[in-house]
Amino acid sequence: MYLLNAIIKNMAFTYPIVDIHTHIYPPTYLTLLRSRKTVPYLLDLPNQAAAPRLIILPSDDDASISPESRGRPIDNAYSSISEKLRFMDMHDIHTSIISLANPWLDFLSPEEGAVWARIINDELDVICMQNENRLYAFATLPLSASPPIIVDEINRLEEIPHIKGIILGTSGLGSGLDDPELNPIWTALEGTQTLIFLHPHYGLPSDVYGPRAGEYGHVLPLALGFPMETTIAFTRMWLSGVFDRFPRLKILIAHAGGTIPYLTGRIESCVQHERHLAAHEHGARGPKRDLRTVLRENVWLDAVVYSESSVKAAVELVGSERVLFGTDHPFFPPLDEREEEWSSVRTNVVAVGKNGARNMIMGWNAVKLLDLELAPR
Ligand code: 5CU
Repeated sequence: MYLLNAIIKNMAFTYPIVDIHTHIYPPTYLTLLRSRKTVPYLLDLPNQAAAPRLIILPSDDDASISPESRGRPIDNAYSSISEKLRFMDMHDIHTSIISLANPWLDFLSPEEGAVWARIINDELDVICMQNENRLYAFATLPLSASPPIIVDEINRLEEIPHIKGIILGTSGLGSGLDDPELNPIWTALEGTQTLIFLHPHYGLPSDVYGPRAGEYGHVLPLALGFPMETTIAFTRMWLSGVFDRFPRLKILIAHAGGTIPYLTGRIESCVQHERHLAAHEHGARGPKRDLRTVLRENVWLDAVVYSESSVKAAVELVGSERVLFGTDHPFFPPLDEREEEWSSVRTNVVAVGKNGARNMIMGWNAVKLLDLELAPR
């Protein structure tokens, strides 16, 4: 019924394309990064025509690397709304849910975090208001602040019209998402039915990648570290009983859930063989709701995974009504600047297109989940 209403409300479309995973560094955030000298910070190059470099990982902050090669270039696409709209038009995307890119506000002092969360969230709302029904946003929480301040911001977001959820890194208040100190925050997120967009940033400790890892740039942290980080964060939430205590939490997991679709069986098997956790053992301390139930009742996955078989695994795990298209713009741009269409986007579109539920994954699932109104085209 709900989906039918959404379809009628948005009759102008045979099917909409909604981008659930698309980032922005609003201009004020870049000013903040530019004012800093420790990671994360923005490094302007002597050649002012060249894009500044974002020193985002501790390994980027290395004076032996020339400034032009340090970190990653942050061109106009990271902050310009007209570039975002141009990208959307180029790829037939009707509506995007923009979110601040990592590392969000995690590095700020508690006082700064509280102030900057309001600034950024209000700025996102204004940006969306100026592009009514084309842009919505996921807000950012001041995670370095105390839980009551974070809860205040969650409650304040209720009054901000274009906010459709929050983006959340894996470190929570600094010690992971199984931290009992997060209980008031889960209570507020569940109570307000705020969607959590779980997204990686920290990767794995750099020594995991071995002695020559630096030669491979960001490949190992991004391709392998990010998905494992996400998998570990979500698994810790489930193992610690977050979904037992907060059974109505709603969580969208980036990059098709990291490695969760591939590892679910192994996680379940390991829990069954861990006596103090196994649900059938008397007095067991493990999760009460089984993993597959949580995955089908609390979890949505994006389809930013660049592979047909991975989209298929995501759909098999959570159901086709719980998988949502995304682009990860402005990450993974074409290497040839003259190319207008992004091959990273095309790869994801093709992977979704091979799925029977194409129209749902490309847009209708997001319309339903976030109660979106779409701009007439
Ligand atoms: O792949 C991605 O999502 C990203 C991201 O969000 N942030 C980043 O720094 N690199 C890749």
